[in-house]
Amino acid sequence: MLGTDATAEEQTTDSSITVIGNTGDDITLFGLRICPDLDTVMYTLGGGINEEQGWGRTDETFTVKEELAAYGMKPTWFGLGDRDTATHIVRAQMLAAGYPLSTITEALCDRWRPGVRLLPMTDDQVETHVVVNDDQGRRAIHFQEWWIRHRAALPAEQIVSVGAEEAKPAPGVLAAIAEADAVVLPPSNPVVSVGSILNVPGIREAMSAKTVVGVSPIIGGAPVRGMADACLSAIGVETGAGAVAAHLGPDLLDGWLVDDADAGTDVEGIEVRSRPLYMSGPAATEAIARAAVELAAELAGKRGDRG
Ligand code: FO1
Repeated sequence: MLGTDATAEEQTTDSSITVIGNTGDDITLFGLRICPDLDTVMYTLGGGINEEQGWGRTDETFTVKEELAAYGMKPTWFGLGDRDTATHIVRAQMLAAGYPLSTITEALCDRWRPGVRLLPMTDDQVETHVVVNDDQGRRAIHFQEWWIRHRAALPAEQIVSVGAEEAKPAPGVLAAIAEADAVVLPPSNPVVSVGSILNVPGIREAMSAKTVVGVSPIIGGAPVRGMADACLSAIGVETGAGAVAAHLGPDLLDGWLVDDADAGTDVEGIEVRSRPLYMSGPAATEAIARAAVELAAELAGKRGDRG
């Protein structure tokens, strides 16, 4: 989620962006705390991401993973890269020393300089678990096990943000939202990424007081990337650009960008605009972000009562 504290024109010059990252995907493996979404934002904007995968590091090797497997250590389905492991070791060491995740993220970003302020949604432990029911019975498994090991193919009965109810927004999150000119919801998974952030008490309310523009992660009835459809069916929402906007709700969303393939999508109480939404490269991605900020500036101008 992006909070921008500048108008569309100012975005080209003197502006700042705060990214509030989902931590519901976080998992502890081999004594290391792994924060996939925070690391993906940090590596992507810091120039260290494996672009083909969309996660993990460039020029990655997997010696540690192979050595762990040789000891019979489980799980073996998680792609723990050697370069990436250094990040998790720094994080684990700082957590053990008592630092909160927000401080650790800031320290990691000192190296990567992503050009935005990256905040975890919360410093508290929140983990997305998925309730499945197969020949091993009904049970809750960690989101990463469902996502990576089972490729989201095990039908999900329920998706639960464990710990969300007691979680507090991380320091700076509510202030960043309150001070932002607009909030942009990226085309991330609406259930386990955007949804997890909105599940932290206080964040949805703070955003609802602002001008919020979302970018649809669904084009022509299918997710652009990932397996968001499996998450949407678990919560009974159709995989459609309009259905996702209606699920997020007009109390939260002021504007919604859909792809031209979904032109004509109508959602009550939300201003829907269509444009090309395939992120085919940095220039296309920048144009989408710019369109979202411009729509937010336009809608904020129309609604004097919202920031
Ligand atoms: N995704 C995979 O499909 N397979 C992996 O082995 C894998 C490892 C991994 C390690 C670190 C990291 O930051 C991300 C990783 N991901 C992997 C991506 C991740 O599971 C999900 O795509 C996100 O959590 C969903 O946003």
